Amino acid sequence: MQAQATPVKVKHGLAAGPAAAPQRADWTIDQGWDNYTPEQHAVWKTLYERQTKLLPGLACDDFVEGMKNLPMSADEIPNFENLSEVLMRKTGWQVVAVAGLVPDDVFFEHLANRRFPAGNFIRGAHELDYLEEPDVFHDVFGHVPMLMHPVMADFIQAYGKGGLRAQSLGKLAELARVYWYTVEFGLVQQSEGLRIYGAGIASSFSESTFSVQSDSPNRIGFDLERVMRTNYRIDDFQESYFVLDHLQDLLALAQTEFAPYYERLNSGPTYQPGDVLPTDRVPHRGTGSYHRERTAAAVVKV
Ligand code: HBI
Ligand code: FE
Repeated sequence: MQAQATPVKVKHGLAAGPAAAPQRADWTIDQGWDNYTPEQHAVWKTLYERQTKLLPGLACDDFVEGMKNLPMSADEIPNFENLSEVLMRKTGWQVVAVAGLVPDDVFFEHLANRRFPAGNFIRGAHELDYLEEPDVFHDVFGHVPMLMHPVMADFIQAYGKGGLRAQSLGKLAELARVYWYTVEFGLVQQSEGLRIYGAGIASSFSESTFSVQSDSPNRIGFDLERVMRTNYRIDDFQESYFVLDHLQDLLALAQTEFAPYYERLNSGPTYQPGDVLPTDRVPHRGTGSYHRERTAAAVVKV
């Protein structure tokens, strides 16, 4: 099946830089929950209802379970303090408000201390599928349910600690690919079939079906070094998704010593998003039709 084209320009906004000068050194702000307008709550409701209707059978059990136990509903944009109270009891995490992207080192420092920085703003009603920076729907609906899972909770903290180290070694790009292909765009093999656990997918209406059901993308068994050598797309659906056998595999990943990997990555190839290697385990070899059509359209326009 073919996903419809979406107007997503820069997914998750990682091409954009952090905003200007923060008030606090850690870049957090008050969520300002009382300042949300009825229109903003209504955008949340539209997105929430659309996505909760779609996700059964697509999102993994742990995502659905996490969601069920959080103070989150269609009615209003969640209050970060209420979320944090429940999260703290379950996995020791908190949700803190930020105005948009924050610098890498600030982001990592929060994660390393089990604080998840979430954008406090929400996209406009006229741009439901367009995201320049991670907003409250992506950050809260997409990420927070999995932070209820002890393994994901430990993994994201480890990523924060590893990020600070990777930065000092000049290996951030390689480490960021791990986050991208797991926390953001990860799929997991469940006994009933392939399921979503990545927040970038779970918060996207069109990519939820594309990632799991379309013939177009490759679905490749997760391999750490392979992933660390693979570029990703920030402007469109992924050409390849990497699939974990079990969510528990993230536990080993969180405990992995990255130094030998960084050493090996000093030589050898870098792969492009759509590459499939002879050494890959390939549960599904994609037709590539979606991105081929997009490229053809772009060429015609020029
Ligand atoms: N800031 N608010 C926010 N959210 C992110 O996901 C984020 C960020 N700053 C940097 C960043 N992500 C990534 O560039 C790192 O994971 C590498
Ligand atoms: Fe994200």
